[in-house]
Amino acid sequence: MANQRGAFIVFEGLDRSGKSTQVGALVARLQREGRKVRLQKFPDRTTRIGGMIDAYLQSKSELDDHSIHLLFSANRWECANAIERDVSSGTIVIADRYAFSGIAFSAAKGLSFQYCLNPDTGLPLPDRTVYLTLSPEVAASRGAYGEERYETLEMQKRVREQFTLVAEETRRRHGDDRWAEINADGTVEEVEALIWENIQPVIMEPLQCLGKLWT
Ligand code: NYM
Ligand code: MG
Repeated sequence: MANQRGAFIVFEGLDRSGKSTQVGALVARLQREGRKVRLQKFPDRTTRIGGMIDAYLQSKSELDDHSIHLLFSANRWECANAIERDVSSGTIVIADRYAFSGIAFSAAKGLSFQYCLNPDTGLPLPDRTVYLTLSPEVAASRGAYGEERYETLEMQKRVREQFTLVAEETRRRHGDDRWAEINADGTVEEVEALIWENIQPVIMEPLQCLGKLWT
């Protein structure tokens, strides 16, 4: 079909949920199928704002919780036009994290949920967000977390609680279809198959136009 728009699909999950592996596999598969596809990581550490975020995550700088929250959001806004442009010209944009991580991680530090949601209002609304869940047992079997800020068991538990609230809010505001939960306990290939099945309707028959987040 001529002029068919692409799609905007977001992947979310705790650190070590296998998200980046799955996103990479999906992008490769879509490319093999001949689709135009672009991977967008958030935070995008390649921009100037992304450089500030990177320094913060590596504990090379200290920032107030509100400041870093707003920088994460600003980092999405500086990519928003490119996402809209690419989707309208037929590209499938796959994001590794988005505004949902923004709320879950900042609210887990104690900022109010509503405060965390506000600065992302009006960003491109993902056609679907795939949230990869991991049982605590399997998460523990994957070994130690990395060196970055937030990568502790205690913090990840709080983030998981916040993601539950983020899922509810997304479904309430944008409908059940926008949020899918996929159990990522299986092998890479098993999880890949579940994801592929889940996103078929989104990439085969995208909706009319890209919506706006939290509006
Ligand atoms: N993170 C990510 C936030 O705290 N807020 C945000 O808005 C986003 C997009 O950054 N622990 C956190 C989640 C991760 C960390 O992400 C870096 P990654 O996917 O490990 O590069
Ligand atoms: Mg990480």
